[in-house]
Amino acid sequence: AKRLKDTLYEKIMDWRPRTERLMKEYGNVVVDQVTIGQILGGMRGIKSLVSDISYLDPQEGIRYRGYTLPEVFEKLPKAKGGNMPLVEGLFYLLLTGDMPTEEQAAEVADEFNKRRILPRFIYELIDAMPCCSHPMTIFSTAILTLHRESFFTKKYHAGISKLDYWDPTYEDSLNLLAKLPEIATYTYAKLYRDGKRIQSNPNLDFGGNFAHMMGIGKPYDDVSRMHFIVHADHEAGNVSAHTGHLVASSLSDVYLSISAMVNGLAGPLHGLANQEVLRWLQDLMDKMNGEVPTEDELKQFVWNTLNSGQVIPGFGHAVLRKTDPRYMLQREFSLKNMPEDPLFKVVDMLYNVVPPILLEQGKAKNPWPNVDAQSGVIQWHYGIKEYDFYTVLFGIGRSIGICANIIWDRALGYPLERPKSLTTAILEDFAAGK
Ligand code: FCX
Repeated sequence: AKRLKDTLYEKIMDWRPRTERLMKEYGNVVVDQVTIGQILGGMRGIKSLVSDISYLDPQEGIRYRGYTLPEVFEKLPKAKGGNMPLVEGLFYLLLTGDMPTEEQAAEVADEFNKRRILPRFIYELIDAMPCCSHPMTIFSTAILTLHRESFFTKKYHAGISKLDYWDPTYEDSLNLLAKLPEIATYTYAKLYRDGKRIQSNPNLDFGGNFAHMMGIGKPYDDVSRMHFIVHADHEAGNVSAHTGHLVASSLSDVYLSISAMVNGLAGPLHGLANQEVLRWLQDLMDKMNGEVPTEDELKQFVWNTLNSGQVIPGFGHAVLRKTDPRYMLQREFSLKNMPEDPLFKVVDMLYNVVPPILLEQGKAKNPWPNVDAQSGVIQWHYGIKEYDFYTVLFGIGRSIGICANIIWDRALGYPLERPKSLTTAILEDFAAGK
């Protein structure tokens, strides 16, 4: 069977003329305008980035290479002995745009397997991190420390053609992604299990091995596959995706770029929101003495949060204007596998209680739940009670999508990103129509 890298090369050769044609013949076509409100308001909605890996429709949610998440979960090859798709198959889809066969997904699994062993110095680094380091700090530092292993950086200094940048970037991506489960599970063991780590199992897939190294039995292998797939990519403009894309545009290799991406993800208004959801739910359960609250008690708690000037974590979204399909997928899993879980029952009640309140308050452009509203509750149910760790799980998933993006950015020759900044006085001149 044709190898992934050869298929990828063919796809790149087919795609390059499209990008070159747009650049050469249609470079002056106007796509959007920029207002003062957008410049001061976080560039919301400015159409100024490109990615073919995923696209986010505000009304529909994310599509990976044109497939909705339900289609992705239905069509990707499933793991042996599991009900969820292989993460390896997703990486094949994001890179090539084609749904992989079992064999093609298995080839990626072999590639990850060959590259999964961590150098000793990473264990030593994680052991040396000062007490009370946040797991995201450790995760980002471990990834950054692997920069010394980058093929891209070595080849760049040796001198390679710009047309070949994608190749060592592809190798670096596989080498890094294959190591993320080990980095994450050793971080978890070091912080929360007295350093007792479980050896990876070469016969297991990416998601199955993660569950094995976390020491959690079925169906946590399926939980891991689902978690990494739903978090893999969310078009190019969210903080984690944009950071990875931007840093890589300076020809920083994937280790530098994914470490930067993880740092963006560590913000409470982005990836860290999934731990904030659990913190908020635990605070609620403490106030209710561990009892599932009534709907009225829940409404009161939500209003108290809003009136104290905080956001309801896990609700709202900068682009989405509907319930996140990633929330719905996780809700279906919960209804099937953990319907009696008390925290799931509260999350289910919040789905009915929060949107009308956010609409009544009248500020949030999107009152519906996003992926974070459900993700931590499932982790908690399967025994991961340390919610500071949840964003590391998000980071593993997001690394898959950002590596696919960075490989294609280099393949299509996207240059250094350098938008123009203005001063307040210049904006005032625009406002005055000067
Ligand atoms: N609770 C309370 N207020 C909210 C709110 C919420 N859940 N969501 C929005 N608002 C408020 C905003 O705080 C803002 O108020 P302000 O004018 O006083 O600052 C107003 O409504 C308008 O905000 P809006 O434009 O609707 O939403 P933002 O683009 O500001 O984003 C946040 C809202 C960031 C708060 C919300 O999206 C959030 O917390 N997200 C968590 C992180 C996230 O998006 N997770 C999903 C992952 C992501 F999709 C990915 O995969 O990359």
